[in-house]
Amino acid sequence: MTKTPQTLTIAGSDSGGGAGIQADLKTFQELDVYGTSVITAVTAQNTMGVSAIYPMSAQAVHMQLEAVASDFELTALKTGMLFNSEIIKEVATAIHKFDWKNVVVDPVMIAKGGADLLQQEAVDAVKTHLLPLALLVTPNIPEAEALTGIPITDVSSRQHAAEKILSLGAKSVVIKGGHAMDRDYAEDYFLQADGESFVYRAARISTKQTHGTGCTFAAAVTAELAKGQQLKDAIFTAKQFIQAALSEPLNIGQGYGPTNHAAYKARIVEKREAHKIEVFY
Ligand code: PXL
Repeated sequence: MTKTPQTLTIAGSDSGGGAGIQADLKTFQELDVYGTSVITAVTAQNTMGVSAIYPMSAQAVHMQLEAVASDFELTALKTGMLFNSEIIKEVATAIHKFDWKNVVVDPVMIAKGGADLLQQEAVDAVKTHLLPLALLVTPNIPEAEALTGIPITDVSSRQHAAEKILSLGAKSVVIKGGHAMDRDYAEDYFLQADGESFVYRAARISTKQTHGTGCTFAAAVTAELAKGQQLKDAIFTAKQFIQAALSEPLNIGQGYGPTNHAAYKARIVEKREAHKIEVFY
């Protein structure tokens, strides 16, 4: 019997269950991979906001990494909220030491309500220590701007920012378009080191229930990579996954509600039509 693919998320805990570790593990489960987790910080939060952040010590992160590495065969992993440069260095050291492949870096920086999930001093550590290890980096527009210093206002500045992220050592990048001004579409721009690029376009969904969208998307890419899918196919499936999760909201909580992690699989089980994602070259 073939073994279930095993994967890892290195991220923060969201007590509200919609983002962070919780979103990642739910997404892994929905996509039929086994999820392990290394917790970098515990946040006290709900759909209305973050009320406190308790970072783990670098030692606590180190011990979790060692425990996971010594027992599981990881075929992909993702990083989310890393909070400070000490934790980033631990994570980078482990990725090197255990020769982990298929590393998806979601450069989480700021929560919806404005809480800092990455300290300002740590942006440089992400650039120097983590991006060179990434198969894929998944910034939203503000994160891509923070990593590159390039204001993204149009197609050409988006391309320029993507090129700059690759120049920092990442093998590929997808700049997510959810924060763009386009009212009809959400367009994600993918660029990889050999110069190949794609635009993934889906209808924009008008909803306030977007908490954890970025985590969920990156976790879905990671799950598909863990199963051995090609990167571009993994991103396509992740786009389908998040499109389903946003379009069938759960109406939970009083603020920015979580996405619906179960919607993608329910569509498959009920044999409903997939969401339309267009790919432009
Ligand atoms: O969606 C970004 C994110 C990542 N990780 C944790 C979070 C959030 C957003 O609130 O709380 C733990």
